[in-house]
Amino acid sequence: MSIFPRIELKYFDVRGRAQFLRDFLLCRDIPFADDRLPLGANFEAWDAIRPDRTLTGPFQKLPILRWGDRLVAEMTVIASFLHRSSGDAGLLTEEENLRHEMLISSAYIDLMMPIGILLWSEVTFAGTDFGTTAKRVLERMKGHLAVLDRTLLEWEWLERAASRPVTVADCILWDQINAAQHVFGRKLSLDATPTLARFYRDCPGRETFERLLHEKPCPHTARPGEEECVARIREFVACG
Ligand SMILES: N[C@@H](CCC(=O)N[C@@H](CS)C(=O)NCC(=O)O)C(=O)O
Repeated sequence: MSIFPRIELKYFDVRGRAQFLRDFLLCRDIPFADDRLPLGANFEAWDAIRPDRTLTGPFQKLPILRWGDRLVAEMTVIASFLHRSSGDAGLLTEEENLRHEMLISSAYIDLMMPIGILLWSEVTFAGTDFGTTAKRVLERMKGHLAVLDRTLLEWEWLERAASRPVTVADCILWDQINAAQHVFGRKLSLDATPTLARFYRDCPGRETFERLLHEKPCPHTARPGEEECVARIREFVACG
């Protein structure tokens, strides 16, 4: 019998704010229903359930985690809920738990958000200078990856990771490096960040993460025409 209650993760059929949560549950063998709402041309599936707060939570947005009778909203809150409920918080010192939280926050705000905003920028901010924005986001991202590289080294992240299970923080960092590489192509190399490169290559969850990407391929966001948008970002940054 499972030690876990019935678990369901509801999100759109995109990577966005939920792929690392799926990664975590999968690679930790925590059984869950991966409920993915189809995007459809006009988000009909979403419109149909959005007003039902028993499904979409207090803010009527996704992702939503159902854990037994409990409904958890907000990506970062779901992340820390999983960190605690999986028992991981209990395996780490207070200082280490703080570091895990800090890394999750930074991967979200400094990596995931800029990528999402860039992908949506032409839709959201009509008339934007997309090429300049793409180059600027890439530069900032490279700078942030250099800082993360130093921090992981100082925190002895890889050494500590060797003696604990894959955590939510590992999953979001891996997913966001993967997302950034997808969006910026070869311009986002990890050659200058050896600790991040080792983390990305040797992370014990990597096989599971890659299998999920392969078995259930989906875009990063719900932006219409994302693939073509990514191709143009790569072209812009290639000549800069
Ligand atoms: N603060 C929320 C934001 C959630 C959010 O904006 N979700 C988007 C999808 S990534 C959504 O549900 N959009 C549909 C809508 O706002 O109607 C979190 O971090 O979880």
